Amino acid sequence: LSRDSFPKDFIYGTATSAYQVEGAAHQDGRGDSIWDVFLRQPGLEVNNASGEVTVDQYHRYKEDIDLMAKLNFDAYRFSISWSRIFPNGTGKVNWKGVAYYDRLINYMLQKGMFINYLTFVSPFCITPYANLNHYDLPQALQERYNGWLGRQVVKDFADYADFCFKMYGDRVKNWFTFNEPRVVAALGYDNGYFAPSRCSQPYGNCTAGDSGTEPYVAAHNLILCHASAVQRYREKYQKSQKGRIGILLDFVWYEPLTRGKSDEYAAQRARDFHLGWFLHPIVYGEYPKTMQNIVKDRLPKFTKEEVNIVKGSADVIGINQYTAFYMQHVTVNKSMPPGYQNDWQVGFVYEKNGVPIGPKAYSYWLYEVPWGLYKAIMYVKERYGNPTMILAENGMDQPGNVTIPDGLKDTQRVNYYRSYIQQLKKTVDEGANVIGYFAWSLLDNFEWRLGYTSRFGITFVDFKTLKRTPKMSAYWFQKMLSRKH
Ligand code: GCO
Repeated sequence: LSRDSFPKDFIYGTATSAYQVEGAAHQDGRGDSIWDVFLRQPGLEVNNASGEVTVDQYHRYKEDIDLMAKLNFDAYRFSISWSRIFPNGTGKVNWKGVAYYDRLINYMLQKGMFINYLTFVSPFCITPYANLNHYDLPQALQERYNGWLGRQVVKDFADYADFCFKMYGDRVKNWFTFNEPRVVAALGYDNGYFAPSRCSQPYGNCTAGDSGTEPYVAAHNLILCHASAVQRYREKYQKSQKGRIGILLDFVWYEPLTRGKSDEYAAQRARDFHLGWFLHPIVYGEYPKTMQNIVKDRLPKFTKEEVNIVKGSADVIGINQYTAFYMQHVTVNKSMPPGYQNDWQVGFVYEKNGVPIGPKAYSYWLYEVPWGLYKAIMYVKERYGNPTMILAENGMDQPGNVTIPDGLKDTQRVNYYRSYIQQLKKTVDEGANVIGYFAWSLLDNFEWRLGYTSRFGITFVDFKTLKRTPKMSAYWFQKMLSRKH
């Protein structure tokens, strides 16, 4: 593998998100997000892990961007913290927060010139890929109208997006509205594993909600938020700024456990509920038929006006792809815990005849299945008309308690990246319209409910001193991405 394995303008980058790397959660006027509040509850199993400091990119962004350039990456996918810009979700702007992203973006863009002038290492800058929301809804909006459940969020999100386009769009040409809205809807409102943690039955730290309806309402509003932001961009900015806008969707590949008809159906149903929930409306203007048939009246409907703004609302589709599960037909059973009684994932398993689907990473859900990436991309190509795609997240984790030097010898990660990128190349060779690849993640960071017990970085971070040390996988990328002059 080398740069030449892909078309000439193929983009390589790394991805992070604001809450996972910035820290400075209460500096320079940032307001709480729902994750700050969620993590303050006593008794969460993240053991007092918080986003207060994480890996402090807020203060160390220059060092991190220097590192990206040194490793020969072309681009950086980061997210903007809504409550850093609007601490109350709407209204008064926090200019110190606005200035942070100016510094970050400007340093990425200056980077190339600077290095080139002084050391003649690289004439390239780091291209910013900005994502407007990665789970961290302003807490103020949660309190004002129940966050994603309140229809007012559609206008408020579009206003926030509009402000970001206006402030940064002269330099940012690649926008995403959301990262993994499915995760927000399903984990936030079905099993309550993620903020704002609502579900039907008392379970873990969940507060009372309705797992049968709320995920669908939240998802519907998320789709409308996305579409309204895209509408603003297209009407007011796209022509002059000449950028591109899309959305980031997570997609586990679901492989039928057996060739039987019912397992095939279960796998297709899972794909529809996982990817189709969001991609189907964006491409075709309606929810997948399987969802309509199963969820029936609990599934909101798009009005004519909504279809007009939702259908076709992405110039690019980001796919976050890590793993694959087997899917088998199972009938929902009321004794299953919440989150397993839902309409979608019921019946997924990690093994077939006692054999795991692939080598396991540290996270319980993550198995190394490179052919799953191939199938996932080819599926999007076939079912959704081969849209412009970016493989926007891909990677694996090690346990958090490893130390240097062992933590630097991440041979399993090197193998993971090599085999996945080879499969990605195969999809491109077979006509898939994939234009870029982003590794998750540049740095070890705050891994949501796993706190700091999981390391996804190609760079080791000592969580006490915050010192960064590239792992073997970082050097693997550096070599693969080197530009022969
Ligand atoms: C996402 C992911 C990331 C995770 C990564 C590893 O939504 O983009 O949840 O934030 O850190 O997927 O689990």
